[in-house]
Amino acid sequence: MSGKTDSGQVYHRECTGAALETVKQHLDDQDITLFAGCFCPFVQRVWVALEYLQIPYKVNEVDPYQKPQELLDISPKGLVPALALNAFNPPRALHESTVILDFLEDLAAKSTHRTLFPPSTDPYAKALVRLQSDHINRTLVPAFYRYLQAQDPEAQIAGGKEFHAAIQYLVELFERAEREVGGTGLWAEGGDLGWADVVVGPWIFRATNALKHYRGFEMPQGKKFQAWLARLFEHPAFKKTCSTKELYLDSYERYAFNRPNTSQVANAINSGRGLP
Ligand SMILES: N[C@@H](CCC(=O)N[C@@H](CS)C(=O)NCC(=O)O)C(=O)O
Repeated sequence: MSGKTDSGQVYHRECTGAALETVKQHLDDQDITLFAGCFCPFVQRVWVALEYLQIPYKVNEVDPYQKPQELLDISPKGLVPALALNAFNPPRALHESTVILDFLEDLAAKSTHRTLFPPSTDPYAKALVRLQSDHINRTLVPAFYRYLQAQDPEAQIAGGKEFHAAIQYLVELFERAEREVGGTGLWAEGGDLGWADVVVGPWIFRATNALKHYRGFEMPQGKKFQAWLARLFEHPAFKKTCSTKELYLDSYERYAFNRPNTSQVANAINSGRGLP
């Protein structure tokens, strides 16, 4: 974990800390099984949503780089997250974090009556949240990997600027929502966890451990930004899905040194393609 030289650390295969405790509480069979990888931010999105929406689930921690057959059966590229929907015969399944999030929202609307969106009576407020998540998916997430994988100093400086700008633009979108519709998600004081918080939270969290450790990245220091960060990281649904810092530092070392064949995401970034 030195940060200066590649110590050959391997990624973890099992959660640690609070996330491990949550796994232990979700080992019984349920209608939904979450195929998870402990370090994966796309998995964490789905996991936080399951917790917040109070949908019963079982966790199956798999190694997405070894791709057990049971994962390939339900996720064509062997990527986590994937959901097995066990109540159906023949069984059904879903993959792709954003598609799964939509599915869980719709499921909760019919079952637990919880939602990550503003009330559906306000289509404009919901559209503003969609603008936030569109920016996160198309700009902020790829910028995170470009920055972490950048090797030469100039590329690292450029990567840092790009990632910082992506965060700043998200803040502008949060501020706009606060001005126009009284706020969305946790950005406004007194707000509750929202869709965009869930969609971006895992990378914001990894920016405070992996990006800080390997690239010296510092989050914006503004009071309002720091208050949002604290609300996000302390939110029970988020906190419960976080492992300990070492897990992220160990698991992201291969990205930080851009080791060959680190992952499909890393390969896509290196070749300038869209993320898988
Ligand atoms: N677009 C996918 C991306 C999921 C993804 O890239 N997951 C990584 C772990 S963080 C994975 O399964 N990697 C396996 C591989 O690279 O072969 C989603 O949003 O669910």
